[in-house]
Amino acid sequence: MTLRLSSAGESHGPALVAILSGLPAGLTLDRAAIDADLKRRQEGYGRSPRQQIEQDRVEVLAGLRQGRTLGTPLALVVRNVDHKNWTWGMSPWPPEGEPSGKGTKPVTLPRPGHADLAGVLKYGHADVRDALERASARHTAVHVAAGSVAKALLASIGITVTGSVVDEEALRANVDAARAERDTVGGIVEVRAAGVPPGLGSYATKEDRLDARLAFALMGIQAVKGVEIGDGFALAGLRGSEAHDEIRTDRRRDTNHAGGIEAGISNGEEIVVRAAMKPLPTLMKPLASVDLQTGEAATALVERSDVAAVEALAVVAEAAVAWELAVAAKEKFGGDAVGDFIAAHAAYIERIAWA
Ligand code: EPS
Repeated sequence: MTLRLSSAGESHGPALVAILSGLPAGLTLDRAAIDADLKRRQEGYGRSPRQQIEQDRVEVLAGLRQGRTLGTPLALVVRNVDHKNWTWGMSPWPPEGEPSGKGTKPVTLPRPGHADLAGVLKYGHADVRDALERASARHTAVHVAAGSVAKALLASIGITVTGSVVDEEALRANVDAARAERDTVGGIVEVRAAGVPPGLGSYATKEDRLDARLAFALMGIQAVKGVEIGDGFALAGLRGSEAHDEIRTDRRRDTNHAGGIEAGISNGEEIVVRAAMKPLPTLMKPLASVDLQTGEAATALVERSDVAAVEALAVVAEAAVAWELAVAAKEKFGGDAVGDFIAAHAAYIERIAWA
């Protein structure tokens, strides 16, 4: 069965939810490990006061019994603690009683760079909040929980996935400078996956290509505007003799310009991908916009905002890459029980005599 993930949830709604199907039975999940990833996502430098409100924790509603997967859909929930301040404004049903709390007045000042303008035009909303709530990166929390599950599956065959900020020191200096000027910044993150055998993904069709799938997964994360695999854009400026990774007699490489993927297939070297994040669009000194109610020139919505969420992106990108690699590994090795998955991987490693 193909590994599949779907999610739902608004930033200030009651909860974020994800359903993961196609997981093999018998996989042991560690609640503390999932919650630790959720905490990592919340901790980055430059995060907003919202992170003091939220204490993200995973709840499991289905698919798990006594810490082991059942081979049935796994239903994950991360609650929005802040919803208590939005019970009227974000009530799923027509709210009862007098308006109170946040989100009671329509937002009509779209922020350049956010979903606000295109979202209301596309869906016919009168209130920008109807678009921004789902477009918010808040829902990456439940994708991090799903990524944690994927990492548990990958660990069973010796694959580890790690995300980090490229140049953490420069980021921190940027954040400090931007905060002082009440501005926001972006940055670059890198994800590395070790222990990936040759043979995940395929050149057979473009949908099968592992690099295409990783790029899709990373571009699907809020605020990501660029993705590169291995040396990516820099390869365009090199000679072929410099750009390609020579093959030794043991079939390994001394260099890894390709980022562990050739022709859409993992080649057994470390997978290395990067994602570039634009600066966050909610600004304390807002840019020019239009009041959608009056049609008059105005400045964009001002709300509390993070200065940066680049460290959070490192965790979210790690989760996205882990999920895609788990999908590709499940596709290659199959297995209704996790033991079948592990045995198929071992048999394959033996066939290709991969050390
Ligand atoms: C976000 C705006 C901020 C962020 C939020 C994403 O939320 P609020 O509008 O409540 O201040 O804190 O991210 C999270 C809550 C999170 O957990 O990552 C946005 O507009 O995308």
